[in-house]
Amino acid sequence: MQRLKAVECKEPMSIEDRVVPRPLAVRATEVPELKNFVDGDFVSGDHFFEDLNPADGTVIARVSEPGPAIVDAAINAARRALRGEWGKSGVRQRAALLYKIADGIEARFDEFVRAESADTGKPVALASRLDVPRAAANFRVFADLIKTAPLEAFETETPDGKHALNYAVRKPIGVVGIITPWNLPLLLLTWKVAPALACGNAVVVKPSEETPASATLLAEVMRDAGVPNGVFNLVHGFGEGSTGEYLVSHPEINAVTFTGESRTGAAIMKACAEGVKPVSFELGGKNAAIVFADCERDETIQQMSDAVFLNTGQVCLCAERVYVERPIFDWFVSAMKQKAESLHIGWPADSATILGPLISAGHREKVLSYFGKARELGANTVTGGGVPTFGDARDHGFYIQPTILTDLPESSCCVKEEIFGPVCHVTPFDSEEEAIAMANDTEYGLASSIWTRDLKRAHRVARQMKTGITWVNCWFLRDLRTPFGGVGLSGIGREGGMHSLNFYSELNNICIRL
Ligand code: NAD
Ligand code: 6OD
Repeated sequence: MQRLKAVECKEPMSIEDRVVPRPLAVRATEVPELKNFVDGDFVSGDHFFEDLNPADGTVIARVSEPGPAIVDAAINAARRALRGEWGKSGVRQRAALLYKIADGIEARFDEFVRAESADTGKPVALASRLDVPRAAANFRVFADLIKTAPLEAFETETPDGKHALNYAVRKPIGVVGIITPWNLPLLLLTWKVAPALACGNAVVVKPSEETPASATLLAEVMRDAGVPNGVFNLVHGFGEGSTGEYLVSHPEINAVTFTGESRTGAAIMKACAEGVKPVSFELGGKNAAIVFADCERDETIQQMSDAVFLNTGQVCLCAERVYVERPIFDWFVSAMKQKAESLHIGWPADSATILGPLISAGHREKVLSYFGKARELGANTVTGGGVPTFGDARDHGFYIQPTILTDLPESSCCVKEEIFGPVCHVTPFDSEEEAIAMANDTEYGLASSIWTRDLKRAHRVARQMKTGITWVNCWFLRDLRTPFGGVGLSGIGREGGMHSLNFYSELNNICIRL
């Protein structure tokens, strides 16, 4: 945790502050109950927690927190599935099942969109454009890939004249624990479930406690697509002291793949150390954008608005640090201000809405505390910095204004720590070297973007970025075959394309003397 401490604010939130307060078992209400999915059946235990709609703070579901016995049952079911028919399944059969799952998601497209939007508060338009299509695409891409994945093979000649053929076969890694966050719930869950199933594993997934709905719908799709019992299991609940911690510490889990905060990654890594379990981590970011004076101006503002504000800034890839070449600094700040002020903050179902709420009251407190610290440290709040009022039920939701800050020292906690809200800090630079040095001066290293019309410079600067991905004149433009992941506090390993297949399988090299 030493590396994490180095960038914390003077008054960091303690672990206790970050633990979501758990409502006690709630009384039966009219809201639907979201159950766990174990061995092909929907099951509940004795404890429940509330699922809130962040747009107006209403309770939209009561969710079963399973407890150890149900989590054990899920893991045992997964193990049995591997010993049974699923363990013998071939690539064609698994690929066919993945296509059926994709079809199943598309057949219930509107239900998925409604569930995702109600859980997160994200605009229906965004869930329809991004989250749900990507979920179906995740299954299709990994079905295509597993069918065409080559075997690694070498013909070997040793100095003393022996000949051999080496080839590596792919086997499932076993029972995979999958833990995901709340910002792009279905997209991020299916990004891991699809390759895990493609490789023949059985999975136990735990979505975020904030967003249990789309994962529950996915369990119905799995059942209806004919996924054998025990291959896909879903357990709800919290992290520390709850389902998440229990799952990752369980001796019968063979590998853990996690997306979430860097601090949570550190805790999970500790839990996995005992059994030397392989981990794949996609963690936080404090991403930089470098805007050169020769950029395509209108296009850059349009796309930088997404890079900062999409999903109310709750995308791990969002640019929270923007470095702008000095001759266009004033223009950039004023154009981004105008853009931010034009973004419609509204009800998720309103087709004009660009910005929904943040995920929770607790998260809004955290983001607002950074706005407060920025002011104390002498920042200029160019726009935003507060909470909008509506005069209706949205005032009980967790909305926040899109915010642009300038004039903070680069060492300030608001420039160093991930805020995960609709906010960026803009700093001028005078030379390419200075911009690169400031962009790389972070313990994170997930994504970066470069905005210029000079192709040579784009190549030169991109290579020097200490990040897992660098976009040039675009942002969050994805090809699912490419490596995705981060350096430093942003993660361990890469997923995407063959990188996913390699994480979710064990390679057995066979050496045959010829
Ligand atoms: P989080 O780490 O608080 O929670 C993520 C998941 O981990 C949840 O399901 C939670 O219940 C579980 N969890 C928490 N503590 C645990 C423990 N001790 N053991 C096991 N499970 C535990 O993250 P969040 O607040 O849900 O999501 C926001 C964070 O995720 C941000 O930091 C963001 O940058 C990051 N993120 C990264 C990527 C990426 O691809 N790199 C993608 C999306 C989000
Ligand atoms: O596009 C992806 O595959 C991916 N993992 C995106 C992560 C976004 C973070 O919030």
